[in-house]
Amino acid sequence: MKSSLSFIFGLLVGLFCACLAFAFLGQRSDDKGKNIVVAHGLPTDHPVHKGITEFARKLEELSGGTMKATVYPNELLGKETVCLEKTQQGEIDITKVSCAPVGNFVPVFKLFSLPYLFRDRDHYWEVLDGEIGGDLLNALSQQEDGSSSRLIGLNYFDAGSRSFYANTALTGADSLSGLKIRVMEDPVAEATVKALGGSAVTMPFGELFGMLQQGGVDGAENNAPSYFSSSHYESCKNYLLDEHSRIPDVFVAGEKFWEGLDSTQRQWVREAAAHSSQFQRKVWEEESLKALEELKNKGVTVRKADIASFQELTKGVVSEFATGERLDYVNRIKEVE
Ligand code: GTR
Repeated sequence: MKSSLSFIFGLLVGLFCACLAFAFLGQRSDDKGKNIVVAHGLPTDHPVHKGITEFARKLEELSGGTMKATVYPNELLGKETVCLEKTQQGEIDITKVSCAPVGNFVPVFKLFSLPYLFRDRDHYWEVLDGEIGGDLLNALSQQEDGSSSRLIGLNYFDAGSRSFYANTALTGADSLSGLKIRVMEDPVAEATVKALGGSAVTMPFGELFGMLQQGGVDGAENNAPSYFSSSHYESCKNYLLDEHSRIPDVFVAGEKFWEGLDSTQRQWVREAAAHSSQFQRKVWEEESLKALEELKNKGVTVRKADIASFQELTKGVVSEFATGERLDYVNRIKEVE
């Protein structure tokens, strides 16, 4: 009862904030660069949100107060695919999304959702900070046919590794059998759940709390900070650390916004973005451990999975999606020490 009331209250607060946000957007004049709209879908106590607010702070500092960014969290301006579309159209200047939905705009990005693409966190950052990460940020600007995606990749944020959680005991790779599991708008994640015997349901992150409460889905998959900060543990008390994917978050500017900036402003945006990525990954390290502890304090049973069995069952997903250009990237990634 308490949860439903707080959900309804949250919904009303959300609606009110959304009205304010749209009123603000409606009033925007041609102030590009001076009043930057940044949107994302996570709660404000999430470590990625903290990275984004650090970007805003740094940008203001670098520009001597001439560039200000206002951050709209919690899907206030829409779910991630909508934010990407609005960024293309110039309605949002910068958005932070998972690399997973970017794959629906720029197919090579589906690469990031492949099960067990990275060996561990060091490998992940080695790749993202290196030539491959840079090539992929550049690739984000182009669609498959070579035309512009109207998006510009600025930097990656740490989003840890994703593992399954559910309202029923999760002990091994066969535990997902028959369960309805929410995934992002991501065909690779859908195939992964299917390969493990579950059925995948796609929905925006912001709708998942209510859906779990109502029993519309049995579980989901995410990193510990997202699982904890969204209160999904209220209905899901089982977390199985199978770490099936390590999908970075990405900060993406719109081409329209970018074209309105002069070269000094662009430099400031790039510098603030690079700084916020370094800042955020430190916050991530501390807060993801803290979130895992908090989850246990909330009564969540956390188990380590037998990763080899998950790898075995999801091999077919890798061969289905690691094709063409994505396969070239997979091979390059494997070579990174
Ligand atoms: C989070 C990620 C978000 C969003 C969310 C989800 O970990 O940071 O960008 O994609 O997962 O599951 O929708």
